[in-house]
Amino acid sequence: MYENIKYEVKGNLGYLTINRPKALNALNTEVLSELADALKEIEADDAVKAVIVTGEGKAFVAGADIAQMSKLNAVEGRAMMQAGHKVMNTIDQMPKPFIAAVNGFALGGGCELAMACDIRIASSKAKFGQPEVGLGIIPGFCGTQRLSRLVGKGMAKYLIYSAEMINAEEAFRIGLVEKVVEPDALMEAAEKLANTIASKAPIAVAQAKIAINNGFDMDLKSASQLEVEATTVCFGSEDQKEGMAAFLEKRAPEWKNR
Ligand code: CO8
Repeated sequence: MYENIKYEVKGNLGYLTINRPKALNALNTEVLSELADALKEIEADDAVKAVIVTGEGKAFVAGADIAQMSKLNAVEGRAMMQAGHKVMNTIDQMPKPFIAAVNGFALGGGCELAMACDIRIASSKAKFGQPEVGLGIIPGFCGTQRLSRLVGKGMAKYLIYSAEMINAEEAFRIGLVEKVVEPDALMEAAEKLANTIASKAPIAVAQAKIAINNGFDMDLKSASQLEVEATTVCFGSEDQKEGMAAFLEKRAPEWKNR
């Protein structure tokens, strides 16, 4: 069904793989459109409790497609940017956890895709960077905003102005990734985390994502009120009753997702 990505469901997990290894999985308009379609599938499928995003071959994603972008005028570039923003924001706003399993180059739009995910696990061989200024543009899939929110303004400026490529250890040190593992252990580590999250109450994980992501840009007073609303949603759910009853009865919970 898809030509430039792969989307599979195994158990409770969705696997979204960018699949243009000959172009190091560069994001062109076709990839972005297929990603938008796959995200609709993911959103509609209650069986999918967590999603792992990765790249086929030696790259995660080496950026937006430079060959395609080189031919775009301002109007066309803006349209491609908006398609990219739509994908990144859908991941960011969908109340399901997305884990980026960063297997190799995560540059430009690739770093932006990883940053749109909730959690990033990197192979020790992964490389990160925002090389756009060397091409005469700036990060255009929300990297100027997400990078500064993740690593702070100064480090975001350092990386974006210099276009320096950093390794996985440095990405971990600055808070751009949450964990670094040996290349062979990457998918196992991502699956272990995804399965752990999938074993928790889906409604609680969803409300945690909403509270963290939407609260992050609010003042503390409004954000704490958002947390109250999100926790109230949990208290109104069957799964809150189930989770607490299971604890008291010393048994595993059976989530109903409502
Ligand atoms: N776009 C298109 N093709 C690419 C890209 C890319 N981003 N990256 C790699 N490729 C292609 C190469 O052209 C090459 O193709 P071919 O075999 O036909 O020559 C193939 O992939 C393999 O690449 P290399 O031979 O270069 O592989 P190396 O291992 O020697 O180098 C690198 C790997 C260092 C990753 C190198 O490929 C590289 O520097 N790639 C470009 C990285 C980059 O600058 N990325 C940022 C792009 S800009 C961006 O992402 C902006 C996002 C927001 C834009 C919004 C506007 C619409």
